[in-house]
Amino acid sequence: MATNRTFTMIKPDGVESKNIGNILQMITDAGFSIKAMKLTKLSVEQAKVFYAVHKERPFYMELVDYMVSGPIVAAILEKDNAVADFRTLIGATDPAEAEKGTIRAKYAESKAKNAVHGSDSDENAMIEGEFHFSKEELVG
Ligand code: RTP
Ligand code: MG
Repeated sequence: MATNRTFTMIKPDGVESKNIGNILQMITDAGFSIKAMKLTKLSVEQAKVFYAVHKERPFYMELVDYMVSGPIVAAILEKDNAVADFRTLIGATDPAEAEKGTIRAKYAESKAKNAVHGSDSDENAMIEGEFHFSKEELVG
């Protein structure tokens, strides 16, 4: 995957609150194009692997339980400077600290249930994209 791509998930709370459409609209309005996308549900094993970087943190099992609590939307997005620009678009992890107008400020419930994921580096964007999508599922 090229470095002008990032990986996102609309998390279970974002799906549950019926904000898939609103969030995708914000993403495409910000200039990202969707290169792959699916509605899916993570297994406990997948959620544990996906967030393995946090396995020593006190919130790890709460995070895993939450990520498997309902369907998610996974997508690969493309734009210049995708990783950094997407992190700006989603805002801080805690919606109370997120800039006004960001996805988390508008649609997140709490620091734990914060509506969206965005990769934090080009390397992780590639790993996370390949974790969820085969080559055949990528457009272009
Ligand atoms: P993400 O990886 O999902 O894009 O979020 P992030 O970089 O903004 O935040 P990160 O530190 O990577 O944390 C991953 C996810 O764990 C949950 N979390 N809960 N209860 C808590 O104190 C707490 N802290 C983090 C959130 O769902 C966060 O997005
Ligand atoms: Mg993170």
